[in-house]
Amino acid sequence: QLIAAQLPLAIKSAELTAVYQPIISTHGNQLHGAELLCRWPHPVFGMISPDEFIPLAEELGLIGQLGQLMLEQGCAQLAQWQLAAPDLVLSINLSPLQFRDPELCSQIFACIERHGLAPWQLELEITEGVLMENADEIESNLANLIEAGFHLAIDDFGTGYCSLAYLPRLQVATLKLDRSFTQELVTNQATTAIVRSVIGLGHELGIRITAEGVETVEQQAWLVQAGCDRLQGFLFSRPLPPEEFARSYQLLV
Ligand code: G
Ligand code: G
Ligand code: MN
Ligand code: NA
Repeated sequence: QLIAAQLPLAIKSAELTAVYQPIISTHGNQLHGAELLCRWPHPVFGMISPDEFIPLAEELGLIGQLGQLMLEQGCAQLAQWQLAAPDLVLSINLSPLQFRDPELCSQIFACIERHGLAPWQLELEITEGVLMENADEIESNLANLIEAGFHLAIDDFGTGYCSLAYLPRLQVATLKLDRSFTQELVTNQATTAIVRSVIGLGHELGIRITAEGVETVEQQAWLVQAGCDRLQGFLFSRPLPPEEFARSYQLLV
């Protein structure tokens, strides 16, 4: 496959770039942060989706390098934006495979130090798949990241075959409710009940809830009245190139 052959150079030459989707706080209706999402603007095939090249990078053993590239771009960007918005939080997706690397935590820490950032400014998004593997490197990476002060978010919450047993043991800052739930809100009673319960569960444990995939004002209104802490989705904005993000949210100083 052609793109498989081109991926190593695309990563090395930083042809892959980051776009940013806003995350809005319902407490004051203001910008809380941004989720960094990777893009590959390919000269021939056009924009290639991460759904295609992330699995490929994982297969080819390139996900560590890709993750490092995105981390570097994201931290450089946040260092600039924090001048205008000191409380802005950057969410970064980590692949389960990155947790196999015993250097993961020290690499992330070195990166924030290089850019003069504090650990709480990064929210690291992991999927429940990470928590289901029982590997020592994974456990110690998770423990080290929390110990260092990074915030952990469980991405696509509610879609995995995972028990909730990890919640009392692992200090999770945020649950990101998968967009399949958001999409059935208001119209499906069972989904509505589940979302209400997840918000209650999270809050009892001191965890914030972000709803993903918010596309309508009805969903927004429902989530706000249910006490959901943060909203993300096309209703607010698609993922934006950094210049557009900065313009939209007045982050230029
Ligand atoms: O941006 P989009 O919604 O098309 O992303 C599709 C999937 O790719 C999502 O599951 C998202 O978490 C994942 N993804 C996007 N950017 C990154 C990245 O930088 N690293 C990893 N590991 N996954 C990413
Ligand atoms: O798995 P993860 O949550 O990281 O996936 C993020 C992906 O979700 C991004 O690729 C982004 O483009 C997509 N996304 C973000 N907001 C919306 C939305 O409101 N509707 C839909 N359908 N997708 C969204
Ligand atoms: Mn995510
Ligand atoms: Na998600």
